[in-house]
Amino acid sequence: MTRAVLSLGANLGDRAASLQSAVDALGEHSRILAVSPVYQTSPMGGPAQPDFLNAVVVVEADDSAAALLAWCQEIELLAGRVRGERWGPRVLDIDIITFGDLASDDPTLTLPHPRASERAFVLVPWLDVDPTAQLGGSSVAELIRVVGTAGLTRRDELTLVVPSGCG
Ligand code: A4P
Ligand code: MG
Repeated sequence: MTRAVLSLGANLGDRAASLQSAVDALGEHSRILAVSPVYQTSPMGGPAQPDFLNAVVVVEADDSAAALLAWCQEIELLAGRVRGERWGPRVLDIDIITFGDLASDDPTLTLPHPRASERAFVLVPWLDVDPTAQLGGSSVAELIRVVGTAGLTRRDELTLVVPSGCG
């Protein structure tokens, strides 16, 4: 069993429904340990595009990191994602931020996620569900102090539901 931290993002279609569908689907193949609040966030990088909804989910995976990535990509497709421009708008994106202590520079699955430490839309919801979270030798709380929280609005009315039988 490996504890994995996942970042969910959506900025096309019914964003909240896409995030919920991801939580539901993740619960089918892993035990969900925590689901963060939902944040509305300004897009970072890529073309001009709508605001995102972002959240973090912590799961206990019973398979390999590669298998989890394949499942995450399958969930993206089921949600209707069409892969287009890099960093472009998307119905659903699921990134693996950490997979236990695994470190990898394989471009197919880089761990920890190489851009997580500079992304408040990952760090802030992660800290909500794990106040002791660490990334690359720094505390997530300290990384947030460095990057700031501009462009993030917590959307408490959009609470994600953990599927029954999980958590
Ligand atoms: N890949 C490598 N490492 C990982 C990992 N740790 N987790 C590979 C997931 N995938 C990983 O991803 C491209 C390739 O990355 C995959 O084939 C996988 O093997 P993708 O999902 O097809 O394309 P992408 O998401 O456009 O690229 P990328 O590099 O994952 O983009 P990011 O870094 O996810 O950035 N702004 C806000 N506010 N909120 C967002 O959620 N997201 C992005 C996307 C940009 N700006 C954003 C947000
Ligand atoms: Mg991605």
